[in-house]
Amino acid sequence: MANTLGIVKPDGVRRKLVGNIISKIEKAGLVIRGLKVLKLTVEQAEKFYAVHEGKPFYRSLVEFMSSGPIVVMVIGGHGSIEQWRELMGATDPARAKYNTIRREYGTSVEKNVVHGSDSEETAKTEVAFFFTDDEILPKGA
Ligand code: DAT
Ligand code: MG
Repeated sequence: MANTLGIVKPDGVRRKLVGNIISKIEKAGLVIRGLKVLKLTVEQAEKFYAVHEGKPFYRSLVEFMSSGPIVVMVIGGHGSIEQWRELMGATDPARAKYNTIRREYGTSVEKNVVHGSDSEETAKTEVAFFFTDDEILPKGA
């Protein structure tokens, strides 16, 4: 019953997709345990995506992620990490399955609308990047 981190990226917020995305999460039986709207500084975006430092798309990714407000969410519920990745779809919207968020709304590999942690390990560090424990609803709440 681990929590995972979800982000609606600047393109998703700009296009008013937040409600729709949260609705898909809840309809899938997952639970929003934490929620914030914020804008990353360049330095924060660099740190969040540090694992991709040096890759050709890193600079552009950092600029994009700090270009406007984002919505960060703690998503809980059974199999939340895998389920949220499944709802998002593959990184490249053109290759994502039908009925996934990225397939439906993504406009490029970079502007793919949502982020989701990819393992229990990264979920833990990514949730802690944005939320303290007392900002997250306890399991069962
Ligand atoms: P994911 O977000 O599916 O976990 P990732 O961790 O490999 O994918 O990459 C993080 C983000 O970086 C991804 O959501 C969009 C961007 N990105 C990845 N590969 C890219 C590429 N080849 N060109 C442009 N942006 C890319
Ligand atoms: Mg990733």
